[in-house]
Amino acid sequence: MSVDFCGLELAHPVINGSGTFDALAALGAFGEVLRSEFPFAAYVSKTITLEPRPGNPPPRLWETPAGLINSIGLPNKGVAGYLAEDLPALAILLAELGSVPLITNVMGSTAAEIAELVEACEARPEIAAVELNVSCPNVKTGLDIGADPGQLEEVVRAVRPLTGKPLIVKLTPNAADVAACALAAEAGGADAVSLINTLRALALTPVSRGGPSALPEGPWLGGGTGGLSGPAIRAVALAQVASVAERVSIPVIGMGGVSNAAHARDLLGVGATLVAVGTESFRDPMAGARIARELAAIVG
Ligand code: RRO
Repeated sequence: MSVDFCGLELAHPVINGSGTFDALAALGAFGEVLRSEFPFAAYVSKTITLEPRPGNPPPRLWETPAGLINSIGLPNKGVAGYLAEDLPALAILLAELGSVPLITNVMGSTAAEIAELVEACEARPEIAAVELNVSCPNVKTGLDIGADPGQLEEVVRAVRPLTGKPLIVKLTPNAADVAACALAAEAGGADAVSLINTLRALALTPVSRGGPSALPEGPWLGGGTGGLSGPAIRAVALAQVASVAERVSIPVIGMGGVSNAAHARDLLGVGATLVAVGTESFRDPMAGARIARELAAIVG
């Protein structure tokens, strides 16, 4: 089941969606189990910004009947903190595992900010590829870049020469024409696109059974709106991945509601080269390994 992805040799086609699996925290929680069967063939970091961010105020999660709305708001140490503290620890873990390349996901609100992030990643050999998050639905910056093909092409074109590493553009599903955005990323020089990020969603403060809630009415999540993921978005993901894969010539990483091998096979069947597991890893941290194993059994 090994796959060549932009020149990286992966043991199988299953990776994680950015921000859905903290490998260092998982190492602390699961130790040897994680070392003996790491769930993903490549590891994608959470989104890193130039400056440290505390993230959104709580509540940050809301469960829907078939999904999860998150409004995490990019909490991270900033690029300097990530490179100094997380990257060395991640590099040791991934090196111990053999060949699990590290993909670092970054987000900036301007081309200049994104350029600085890409340059910082370029300077570190531990990072195998860079993923640009132009699709966060929770923070105003980034949304416009990813949803507007003209701006997206301009940004990708501006940062492309700054790295020799594979450059992946993670697309937003909250755009009028996702295939047009994918084509714009490709025209700007992206080596691959990944999709879908979460769908913009709103949860309201629940009314308690006995009558109106004691909590104030209005949006439940501290950040206001959030992003919907999980089984609820799988059919949307399948449609968007199919329409993008039909139009672009670069590899596509498909994700959205994958919780078993049949779901992964569907995304590969409509043209994805790799499949990412996201929300399911919160229920079962070893889901990636299970899906990769089952996928090998059903597709050979
Ligand atoms: O941090 C977040 O709230 C977040 C991000 Br950066 C993203 O890309 N997608 C998402 O659902 N949440």
